[in-house]
Amino acid sequence: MILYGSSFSPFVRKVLAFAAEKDVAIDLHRIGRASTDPAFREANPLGKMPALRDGDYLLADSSAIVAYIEALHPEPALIPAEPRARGMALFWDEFGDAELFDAVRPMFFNRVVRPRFEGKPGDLAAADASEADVLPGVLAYLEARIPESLFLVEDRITLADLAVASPLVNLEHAGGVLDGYPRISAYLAAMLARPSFAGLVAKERAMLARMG
Ligand SMILES: N[C@@H](CCC(=O)N[C@@H](CS)C(=O)NCC(=O)O)C(=O)O
Repeated sequence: MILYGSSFSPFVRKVLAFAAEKDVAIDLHRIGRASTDPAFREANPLGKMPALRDGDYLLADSSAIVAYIEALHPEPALIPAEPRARGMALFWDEFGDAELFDAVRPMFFNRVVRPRFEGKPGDLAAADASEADVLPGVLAYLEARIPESLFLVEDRITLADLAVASPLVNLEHAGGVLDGYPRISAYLAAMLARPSFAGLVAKERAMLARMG
């Protein structure tokens, strides 16, 4: 299975961590934003990462891709079967992709992607505004809902945790701090200790450090 993308994308990182939790081999073909690589564009003509190629099967969108991997490799189950747990896992997947990353995106894009990857100045006022005005409400919502087990659904690792932890990594890369959110801090530390995240995030941190 080939995945086109960069692990700096929370959507790509989610898929890589999901596959790693299942011990499914993924061959990451690294591409940058707005890549015109023909193989990637064939897999997703809309140009967004991640995109998957599995033989002659092409699929875009991180949530679709993890559902495909789950169907191919049902064990260990990361998308619960029990109806209410499944509903909640899909809710948290959407929360991570949308509410949480929507709040983090201006910070990550303007403080990291533009200056470091694209060599252009970011809109630091937009980053600061999202951090001050949007992020606190989203983090307060999450802080109040992380259970004692530090797993969002069924007290075990599921898609929910991979989808929520992934944009929290981008928040960290963008200089966001979790002071005042002890539950999220403990949750993120536990997630980053998992082999599915640890290696990826260590490489990302090292690359950002090299870039200065
Ligand atoms: N809903 C999509 C979102 C994918 C997405 O927005 N990817 C971003 C990277 S973080 C992208 O490729 N953006 C490029 C662009 O918008 O041109 C998913 O879950 O895969």
